[in-house]
Amino acid sequence: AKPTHTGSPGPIPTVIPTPPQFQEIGETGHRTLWVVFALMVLSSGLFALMSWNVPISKRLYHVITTLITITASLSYFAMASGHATSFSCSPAKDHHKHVPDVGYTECRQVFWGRYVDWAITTPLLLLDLSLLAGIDGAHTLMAVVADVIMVLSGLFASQGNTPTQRWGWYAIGCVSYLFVIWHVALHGARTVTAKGRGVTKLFSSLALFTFVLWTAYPIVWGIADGAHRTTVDTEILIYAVLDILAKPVFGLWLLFSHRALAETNVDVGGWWSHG
Ligand code: RET
Repeated sequence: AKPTHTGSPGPIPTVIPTPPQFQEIGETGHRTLWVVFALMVLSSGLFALMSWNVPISKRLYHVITTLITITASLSYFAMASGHATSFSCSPAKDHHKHVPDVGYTECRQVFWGRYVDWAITTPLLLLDLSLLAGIDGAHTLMAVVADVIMVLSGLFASQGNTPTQRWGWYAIGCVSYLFVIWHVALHGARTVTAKGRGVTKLFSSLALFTFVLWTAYPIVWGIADGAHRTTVDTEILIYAVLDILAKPVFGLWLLFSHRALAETNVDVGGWWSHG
């Protein structure tokens, strides 16, 4: 028999695929990004002004700290104006029913500009702390490298499409973070004692403040970026508060203490300044 061609379109699909669900920035998030941009610009101006009457040889903390808030200003400008962002899509999970695959894709807005910011500013923050504690170049360099690996791991985790990619990079980032704490907080606590009681007290408080604050970042990342349990706006708000504490508040604390406590001075050598 001759095969017949009826032109039938075939069986009609019974499951209509659900379109991707988008999680993206809203009005609150947008406004928050602009407010933090303004605060970072103001802090940069203030820190630059604070170095006005300070001789160059004693300006190292001022320079580093001002660069930190300038970098944050640039990154917040990019994010607030809608740059440095992309969507990361992965199969959605239903957290209530605990079914692994609910059949649609979830696309969440990721501000990768943050990671560019952190890759520059967190090494500079560590440099501030390392100089204060009198940590040698070897340990400072190891801490900075571990820190850059931590931030890049976070960037790769945020762009991952599978749980292995996302949580694998996240775990690598957490291990790197332990190296940072080891090299700066634990090692620094030993070296700082040579600088006297005043600097030891200051370093202990600043390092504790820093590492308590820094530990909040991977926790927020896990809840917001990893598990998608908060809205994009809530994530922006939490990072905004943390960033203001970790950069302008940290900077104010360090620069005012530096002014009041001569022992915080770093022996910067002839390359930095001749006077
Ligand atoms: C990530 C995810 C991977 C694991 C870890 C992280 C830690 C991030 C930290 C960020 C600190 C940022 C600061 C910004 C300054 O304003 C990348 C979230 C451990 C510690 C201090």
